[in-house]
Amino acid sequence: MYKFKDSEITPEHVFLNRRKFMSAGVSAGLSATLLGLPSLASEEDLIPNKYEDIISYNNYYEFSTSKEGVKPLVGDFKTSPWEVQIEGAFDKTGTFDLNDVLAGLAKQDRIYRFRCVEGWSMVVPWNGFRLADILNKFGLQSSAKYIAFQTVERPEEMPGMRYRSLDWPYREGLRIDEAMHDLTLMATGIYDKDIPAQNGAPMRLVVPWKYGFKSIKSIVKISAVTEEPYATWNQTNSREYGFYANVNPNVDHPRWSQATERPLGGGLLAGRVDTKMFNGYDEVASLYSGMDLKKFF
Ligand SMILES: Nc1nc2c(c(=O)[nH]1)N[C@H]1C(S)=C(S)[C@@H](COP(=O)(O)O)O[C@H]1N2
Ligand SMILES: [Mo]
Repeated sequence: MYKFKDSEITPEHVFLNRRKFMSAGVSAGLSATLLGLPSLASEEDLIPNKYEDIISYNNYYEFSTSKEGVKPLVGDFKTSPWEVQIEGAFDKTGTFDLNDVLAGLAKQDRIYRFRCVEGWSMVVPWNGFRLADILNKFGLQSSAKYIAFQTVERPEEMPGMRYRSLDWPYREGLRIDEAMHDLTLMATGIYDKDIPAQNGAPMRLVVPWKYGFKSIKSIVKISAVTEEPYATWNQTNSREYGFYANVNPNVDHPRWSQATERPLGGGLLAGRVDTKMFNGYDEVASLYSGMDLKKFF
């Protein structure tokens, strides 16, 4: 799988000092001051969660439905070599080694808030590639209206798959403008280390303005299609989980409020904080102008 060069590796303490402006797409491990940028006084600092916390509290039902139960079960999961199928409305389709899929694309470092529909959140320093760069590399055609994604199915390596907790394989989808948005990332690393199996190795989607279940892990198939694709949680229970699934504090889950969230690692006394519309990524609001976000949730 993709390996970062030594020169690209940033020590953890540098990440801890990076600020929100990184998520606006400014890469490189320099502070806003060093880059001569105005400090974004209205934006709070984004302090990433500890690496150990990010890799120990996971949703990955192919292994376990327990968040602490995923990491102990990933030992047999082989993530290298890895092939990805590119299908549908692309000039170039077929099955490709992941290294060839990513070769030549610009590496991205993005510190993103991540909000699960269950009401917990964390801040993750991801490394990866723009999904748009991957789609363009294979010659995305203008007939494509949605991108569909699929997770690998290896029951012999993924012990949770023996239970019918979901209709395997895990599948997700994005509308084409969402897929092409600069914020939409294919993550291959966390804290400049290869992304661990429990977080979706070797490559998983990250869509920071949507609930976490849209961010599908361990992707083996990317299809450009014309109809809204199957999306696992939406199809499992469409009353509780929408296809769009934009983070929205004003639309409650039928069984709990979405107005607040519990930041991971906050400790027993830290309590809850307000959830922001689009998880704080207001720049995506224009994608949904004219849509009733209470209806298309
Ligand atoms: N294939 C697959 N992808 C998945 C899931 C899953 O169970 N299987 N869980 C989703 C949910 S609900 C969340 S919140 C995030 C969790 O990502 P993390 O474990 O890296 O925090 O992964 C998403 N992607
Ligand atoms: Mo989630």
